Amino acid sequence: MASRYQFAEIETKWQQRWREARLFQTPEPGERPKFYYLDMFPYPSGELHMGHMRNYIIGDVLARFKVMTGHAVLHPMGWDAFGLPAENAAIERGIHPYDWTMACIKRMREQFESLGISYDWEREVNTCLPEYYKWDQWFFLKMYERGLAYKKQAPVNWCPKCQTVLANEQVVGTACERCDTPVVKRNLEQWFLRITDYAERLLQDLALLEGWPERVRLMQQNWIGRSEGATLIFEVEGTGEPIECFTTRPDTLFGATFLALAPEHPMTLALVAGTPQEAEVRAFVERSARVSEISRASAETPKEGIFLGRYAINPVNGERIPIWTADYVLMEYGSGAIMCVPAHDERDFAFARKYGIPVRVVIQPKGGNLDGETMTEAYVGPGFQVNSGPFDGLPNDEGAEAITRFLEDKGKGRHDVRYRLRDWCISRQRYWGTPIPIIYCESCGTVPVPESDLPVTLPREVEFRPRGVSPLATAEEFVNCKCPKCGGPAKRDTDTMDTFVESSWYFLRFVSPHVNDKPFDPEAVERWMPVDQYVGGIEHATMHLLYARFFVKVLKDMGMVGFEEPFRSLFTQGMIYKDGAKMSKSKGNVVSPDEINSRFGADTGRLFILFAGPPEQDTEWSDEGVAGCSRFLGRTFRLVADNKGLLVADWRDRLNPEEQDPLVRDLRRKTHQTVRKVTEDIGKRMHFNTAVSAMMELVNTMSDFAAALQQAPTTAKAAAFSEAVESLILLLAPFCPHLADELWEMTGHEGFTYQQDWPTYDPDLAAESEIVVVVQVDGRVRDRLRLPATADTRTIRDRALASGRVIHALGGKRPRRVIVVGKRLVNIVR
Ligand code: ANZ
Ligand code: ZN
Repeated sequence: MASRYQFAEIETKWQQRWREARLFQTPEPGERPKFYYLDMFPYPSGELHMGHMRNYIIGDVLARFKVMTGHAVLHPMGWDAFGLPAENAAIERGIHPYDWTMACIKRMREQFESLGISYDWEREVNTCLPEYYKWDQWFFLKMYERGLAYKKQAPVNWCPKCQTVLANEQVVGTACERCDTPVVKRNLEQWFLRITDYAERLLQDLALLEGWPERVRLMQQNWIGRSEGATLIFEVEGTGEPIECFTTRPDTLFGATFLALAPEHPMTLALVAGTPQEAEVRAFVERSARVSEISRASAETPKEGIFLGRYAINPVNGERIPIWTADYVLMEYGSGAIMCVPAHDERDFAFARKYGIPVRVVIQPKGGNLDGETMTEAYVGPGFQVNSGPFDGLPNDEGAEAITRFLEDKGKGRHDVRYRLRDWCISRQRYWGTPIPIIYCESCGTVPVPESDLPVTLPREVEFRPRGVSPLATAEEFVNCKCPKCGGPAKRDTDTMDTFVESSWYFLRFVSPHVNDKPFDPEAVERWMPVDQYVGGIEHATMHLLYARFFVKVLKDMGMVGFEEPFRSLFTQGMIYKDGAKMSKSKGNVVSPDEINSRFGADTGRLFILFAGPPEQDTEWSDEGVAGCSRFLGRTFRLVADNKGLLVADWRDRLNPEEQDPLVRDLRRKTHQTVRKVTEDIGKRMHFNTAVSAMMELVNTMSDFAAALQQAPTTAKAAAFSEAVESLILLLAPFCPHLADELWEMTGHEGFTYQQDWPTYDPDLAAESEIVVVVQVDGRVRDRLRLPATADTRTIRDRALASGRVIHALGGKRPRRVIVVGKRLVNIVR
């Protein structure tokens, strides 16, 4: 009777046994090398999707592999539990965000368990609980003490109809996602973390991250966006008021034919105050305030501006140039004012042609003949200074230096470095987040909540429907408090923190999740950090990964951790597509992990995800592929179940390295080669798909072998087959742990595969088989060469000619002909 692979029973049985044995509890590292494996923790939406599944299964294979190869592994999971969707669910379904979140967590934890993932649930971290977010608040206060948290006015998206602030995700195009009303910008006082203080370190230390994909490091580098140049000081004609302009091209200073201020620049309105232009300029400023910065700065958007009727003095030659305001100048970058050189900057060129401003060439390419009157686009390449007074003739890079130095001496400029990176705005006008631990007192001003009063607990009963203010502002009992300094009546900050704050340090919490007098235990951090392998989506390449690096650097400066970088290696998995598109509910092409689980079992789902393609690449979902994986596991199950009677427990003692039976030699070679391949594919390359193919090949070889064994059993065959079966089960264990444990038990073993040593291979046994090639010189056998079976004709020929005996037989003559016959014979004719 053929045996059947009853995956549902098997999976439930082993999940329960693992749970009862507390199998995945994190050990103390002790003597063993530690390995901290971290998955990006999910937002508890209530539903695991395929993208999650791929992420977490990749991690589970690695974590299990590391355990079996002798590491003490930390493999935790938790919940990034604050955020907008919980609030929306509350508004739409009338469920409290807390209850909704906790129900989602419960359901997702079950999903994780039904996939057989080896998390240590005793270390679960949930960011929406006060025991966690208390430390967000504590970190905030520490940053505040160090001057790294500060408040300033900053624009938010505002829907005039809903009377509420919208998160960027709630703005569709330029309209409110709920009511389609065009969104406007509104200025609010908000809290910022001074990540820009760390820009240079965040940039420099990218070099330490050898285990990160080049692509991600580049994305961070661009995000930080370091520009080197100079800040030059122009003066307003008449008043002498300075206007600072940041430029990357001080070499082009003689070509500056106008100066442009951002509409929001404080001098824009000041310069026209009381003049006839004032009303027009004011309208312009208001209009551009509504347009997003991205579209204002884009090369495609037509540039708008107004001449302010005033002039500035060029610091290098005293020339008088008009001052404009222009929408393509952003207040948030550099100094919000620029010197404009139409001949050598595309945007300045478009603007100058539109408004009839002169274009003056000051950099000529070698042998060039550019003319400002006739040129049709800016020249942005290198060249030599022209029309630049004493600097004429210099190559422009030297010109840049010389002009900067010249102005430095006159106190009119300085060498300067600017970053695209902005300070991190963490205020959110939302309910479902960490309250900002700040109190406002009429007499004492801004007062931080004393550490001993933490956590500032998020109140449960709050009206979170849009009201035009932060939801917390409606909770009187929360808002009104006593000033910690003077005891007088005071009010709390009613914003909550960006959820990226929680995810900036959760990996530190996992090492000691239950300490309650500090955010983490420094000794545990010392033992486990940094994370050895971090795996997640490429969408976190900049914000999350940069914020986490920033937090750790701040903690380093506070003396709380001893390292600069939290994540030694990073892996970003590709997406899973269905029918050529990203899986999404609206497209109706979602395959849920639950569905695969119930139809084929978790092990099949796991295997398919790993087999579908290289994990860093996008992959297409294939029902065919799933069915194929399911058949493979069925075949594997039957192979073991139907032949278990032939297995011998003491196979190690019965195997003879000198064994001559070619069938036995071939099987052992295949076994050892597969062990080598799977070990290297997982451990060195994360090429799970090729590891799975190798196991499939092994199963094919074993099936043929089993037939031969049944027909003519010998001790040697039984031992070799037993070795193959045991190795296969252990190799399969990280991929399909339920089936592996079932087969492990079925073949008479104790315990779990998770606790076994990873199989090792013997390189000699794994070596390709050899061939013996006979070499004749003029018809007489002169040598027999042992070569790898893979040797090609050319190799065989070269090796034959290199043989000492052949050289001797040739007696110093060059052979006239060399004929290689198959892989057996080489005929050399003198
Ligand atoms: C004069 C100039 C001449 C410039 C030239 C470029 C070419 P990156 O590399 O991105 O740092 N700029 C400076 N601040 C700006 C702001 N707030 N809004 C819009 N543009 C701004 O670019 C720096 C260059 O972008 C600066 O160098 C400045 O234009 C412009 F042939 O100054 B340049
Ligand atoms: Zn006070």
